[in-house]
Amino acid sequence: IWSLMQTYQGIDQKSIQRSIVNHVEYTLAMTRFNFSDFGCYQATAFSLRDRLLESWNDTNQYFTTHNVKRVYYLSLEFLLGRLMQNTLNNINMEKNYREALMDIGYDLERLYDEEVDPALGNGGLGRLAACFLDSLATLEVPAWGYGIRYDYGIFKQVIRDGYQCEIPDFWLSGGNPWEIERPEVIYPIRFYGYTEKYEEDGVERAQWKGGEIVMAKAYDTPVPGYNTFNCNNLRLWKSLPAREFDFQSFNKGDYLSSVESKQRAEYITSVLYPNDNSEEGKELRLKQQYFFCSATVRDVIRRFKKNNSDWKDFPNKAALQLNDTHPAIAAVEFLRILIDEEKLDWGEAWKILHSSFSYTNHTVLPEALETWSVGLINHLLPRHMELIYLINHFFMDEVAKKYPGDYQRMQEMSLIAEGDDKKVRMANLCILCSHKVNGVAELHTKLIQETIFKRFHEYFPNKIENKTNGVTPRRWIHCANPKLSALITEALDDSEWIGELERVEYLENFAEDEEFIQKWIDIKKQNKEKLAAKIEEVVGVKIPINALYDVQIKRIHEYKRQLMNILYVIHRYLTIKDMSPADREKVVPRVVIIGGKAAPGYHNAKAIIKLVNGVGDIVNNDKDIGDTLKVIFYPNYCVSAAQTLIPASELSQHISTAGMEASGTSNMKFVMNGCLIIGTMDGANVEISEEVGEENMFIFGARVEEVNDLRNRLFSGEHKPIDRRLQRVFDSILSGTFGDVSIIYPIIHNLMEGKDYYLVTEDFDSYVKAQNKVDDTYRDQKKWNMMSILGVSRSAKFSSDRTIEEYCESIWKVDRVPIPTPN
Ligand code: 26Q
Repeated sequence: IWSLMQTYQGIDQKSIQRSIVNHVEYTLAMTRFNFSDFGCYQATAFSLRDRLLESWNDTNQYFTTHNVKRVYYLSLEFLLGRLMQNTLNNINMEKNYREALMDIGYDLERLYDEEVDPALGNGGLGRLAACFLDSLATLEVPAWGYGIRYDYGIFKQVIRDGYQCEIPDFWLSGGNPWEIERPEVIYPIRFYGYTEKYEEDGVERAQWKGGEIVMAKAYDTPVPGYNTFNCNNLRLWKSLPAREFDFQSFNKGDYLSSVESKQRAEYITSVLYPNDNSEEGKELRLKQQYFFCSATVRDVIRRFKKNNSDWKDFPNKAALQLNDTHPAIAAVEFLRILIDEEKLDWGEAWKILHSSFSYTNHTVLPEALETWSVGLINHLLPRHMELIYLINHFFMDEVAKKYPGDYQRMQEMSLIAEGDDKKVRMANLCILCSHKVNGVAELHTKLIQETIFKRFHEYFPNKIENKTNGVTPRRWIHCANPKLSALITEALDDSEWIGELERVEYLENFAEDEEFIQKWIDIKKQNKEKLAAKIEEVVGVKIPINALYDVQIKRIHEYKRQLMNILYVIHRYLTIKDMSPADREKVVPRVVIIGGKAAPGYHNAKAIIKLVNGVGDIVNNDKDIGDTLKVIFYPNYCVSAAQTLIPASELSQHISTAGMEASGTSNMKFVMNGCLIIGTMDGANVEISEEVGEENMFIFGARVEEVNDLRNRLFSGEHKPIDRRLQRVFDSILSGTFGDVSIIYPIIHNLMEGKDYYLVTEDFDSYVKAQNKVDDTYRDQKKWNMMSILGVSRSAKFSSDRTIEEYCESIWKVDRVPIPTPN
């Protein structure tokens, strides 16, 4: 049989074409003489999947025979973005495929646009997981991602009459050529039921019984590394009914209710919760969490048992990383299996759990810290609730011993928040179950150590540490900005920087090189032209190319202060309108672009979207100001939109209230693409300023140490009067200049009253000053571009390769395992 198999796909033009045409005919059942761009995209994707499966199989076989330690990254979100371009580049086949397709009359770049953007995530946390997968594979670390195969990803945003509308994103409608369904990898998952106590060899034991069973089926997506034969895996679970039909109700003649129970099972993995940085305590969400955690833990254990027989070895073979508290229940499920099914004693089980799990915190916002009501957990997962109480009982005993009589401290550290509706604090649970906990930027880590996790930091002084986020230069420079990538390769005289970003440091030598600067400017201009064409197509507004492109793209949230941005834009508009035509000539023209989704139930965020659109309508049609200012709300911001927007940006805004943005990751992508930052001293901006130099950024606003005082002063009415420019902006909004007042009124009214939690009025003046400095600097194009080049040359720290190396070294204790290249 082996001799019948053609072992590896050829890389020559004919082999590539043969493979594509075969898929057209036999996989898609289309005719080889006539297939659409979409058909060609699908066939090309299938042909790439064939190649990935070869290295996927070799990789996993090698890992299994060598019984290596693996990393498991558990996340409710993976915001992958399109896969074709990234795959081709990672396996170094873009050129071959481009030429092979060209030869049969297809343009590869056009095919890229045929791919739907898989969007199984909300924002930063989900996109970070995707960058980590790319770096793990590139660094040849044996690692699997585990998550949910949602039928509906984050909603598609359309703007109607200035309002956000949410359209369901059924991303699978055209099929998904990247995944492999695994009907044989399937686990039963229990919900509800009861626990039964029994005695065995003099030991009291428990067993979870009854309730209902739902099946979890695996779907795998290969994750190729850059410039390596290693290929990792992303395994996503889909829910299915345990039996095709519920035969009991079927026999009773209740056909409809039997179908209903089938649908209830499928419902679990149907939709991604569209909340970002805010919790939603719905039973279905907890079901999703447990469903995927249980299937994952079972799968990990099964893989461990294939090669190992001693449980004590588990921590040397598996490291499980919890991406925020969302998969926290995995820890309890693991404990349950060790104790109730594997019959380990508590001490052993706890030690194994604690040495293999670790947890990343992504937020200090109180509204985003997960808690689940004890009643709900008890109903859905009765045995897990008992175990959580046991964990807490042992822990509280220890705390009481160390701090006798300190009830306040015990209450703070307890897994249970007491009250009328008792809640389980998932972060406390994660900290306790993990050997390491990490924040995502230096400032954020310091804040969790000193505020929300202060007591835990005192108790476990070596547990909480920093791992500053990073992003993959493969997607965010090489794929998103191919022209810039080519220029860097030309300047460095080789392309190794794509896998070793430290090498871009050498660009510093070109920061004042006129010829190089001119090329740099040309590339930005071409990217701006591409974006302008896209904006004309989707928004219907023509934007000038010579203007400064000023971009803020991220989820809409009050702490991110898109409101402050648009208030400044109004101020800028009113100022230009006051000018004489001669003075207007001297204004640096700007195109302000704002994009992002609001959680469907987040009214203030939606009001801000409406205001931005209202301002755009007026400003973009005002003949007086002409091309000096344009305001664009870019609809349906997503990964593929980011890949067009970021390379075309010259200034990007990262202006959160200090202390509230854990890290931010788009700030890193912008720097890597030669964009300057206007921002506050928050999240990773602080470290970016350390690397690129504060003189190469536009930093403004209150520092984190000042925030509490300033806020207290505002709320006590002790604040200074509203800035007169800002008052004028408020007046113009409230007089209806930018459309309907009623939606935005309460927000503006609060600001005027000093109810300004996010310090918009407080930071406005220093924001205006920073913006003036932006204009002055942009007038000096040589200086601007020097700052831009220096930014790129000093961005190496923010590669997710560096981040992943740090996780491997101090949290996971795993080694690189390059698999031998086939000949
Ligand atoms: C929780 C419970 C129920 C439903 C939804 C949620 C939920 C979902 C998503 C809570 C939070 C999130 C997402 C958080 C997030 O994206 N945080 C961001 O993480 C990035 C990566 O570390 C950071 O760069 C950002 O600063 C941080 O905001």
